[in-house]
Amino acid sequence: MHGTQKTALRHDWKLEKAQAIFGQPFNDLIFEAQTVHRQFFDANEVQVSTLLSIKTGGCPEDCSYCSQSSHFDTGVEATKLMDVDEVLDGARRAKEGGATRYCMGAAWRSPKDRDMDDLCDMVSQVRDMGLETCMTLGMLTDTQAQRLADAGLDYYNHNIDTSRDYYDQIITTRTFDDRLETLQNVREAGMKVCCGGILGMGEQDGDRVSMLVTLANLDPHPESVPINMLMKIDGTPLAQQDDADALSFIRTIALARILMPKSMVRLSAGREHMSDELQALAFLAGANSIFVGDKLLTTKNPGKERDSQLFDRLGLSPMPLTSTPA
Ligand code: SAM
Ligand code: DTB
Ligand code: SF4
Repeated sequence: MHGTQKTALRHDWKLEKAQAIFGQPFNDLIFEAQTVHRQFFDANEVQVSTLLSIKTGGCPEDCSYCSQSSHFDTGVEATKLMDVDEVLDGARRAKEGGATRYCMGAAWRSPKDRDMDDLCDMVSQVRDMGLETCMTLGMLTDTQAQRLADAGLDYYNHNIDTSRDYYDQIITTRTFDDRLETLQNVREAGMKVCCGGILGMGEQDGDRVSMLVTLANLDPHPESVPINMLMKIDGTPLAQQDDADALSFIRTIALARILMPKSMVRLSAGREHMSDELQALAFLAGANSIFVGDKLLTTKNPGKERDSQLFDRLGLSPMPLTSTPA
């Protein structure tokens, strides 16, 4: 920190101010983001997570980007909740692959109470392996959130996906406020929050800024902020959507870093279609977390080989686990 004061964490961001930061000359924006980044992180370390879909497809929600919604014919086959042992095998492989966090996702509107015992077993046993745990299971009641927290769940992922104004263009089976309510239940149960969104769904820059202002005005900030580039899925309403401008994507990452200085900003879905150069820009803009492994939930992710070359080319190293579970 060279004796200078660290940027203060704020929760009173105004849209206009955030828009001005987002819209400044690109070089100035990247410099500001990188300056903030270096106050809180080692700029050459990237946190590594791995995803597993523990219950795939057949989801009653109509999220227009999603391969797992039963409203669209995407060819994804619906499965039942995986056995605990199978999930643990996956966690072992994730650890061998260098991940420090294991994120388990289910295609549900919300978990059924009858599933809670198995989910809690998964959490406590994955945690016992020395991995951080994350789940994303849809909406949670306060009691469900508390059960998962008591089992040792470190993070809960629940994305707001886009701006409040654009939300009903993307999803009609739940509201933006439903999402915020679950986030509050997660917080009150004492878990860390992972919350972000998707770019490339036809939203404007103003929606991207507005989404980040909503996140930055949560107190505390979400500890983890995934920024996904839409993976276009045949059969969904967004299959033919035009790509988001790549530099606007980088600006969004930079703004996330500036508004939420201490949070992990995850370069999430979409890396499969990104060049090394674009990913390098994302890291320069303050992204410091990725998913590794061949697969996200149902779509492709760059494999081990490509990612280790990327890390070598950029002189990056995996971030060691700081908050060791148990
Ligand atoms: N059903 C739960 C829910 O919606 O909260 C958990 C799983 S859901 C697949 C997790 C997140 O993945 C979504 O909120 C969305 O942001 C992201 N996602 C889903 N499909 C995507 C796609 N095709 N491209 C990019 N991100 C996607
Ligand atoms: C998040 O924001 N991105 C991850 C994780 N949270 C659960 C999911 C990405 C899913 C990409 C589409 C798929 O593989 O089906
Ligand atoms: Fe269901 Fe989640 Fe996909 Fe929406 S994003 S359809 S809630 S699995």
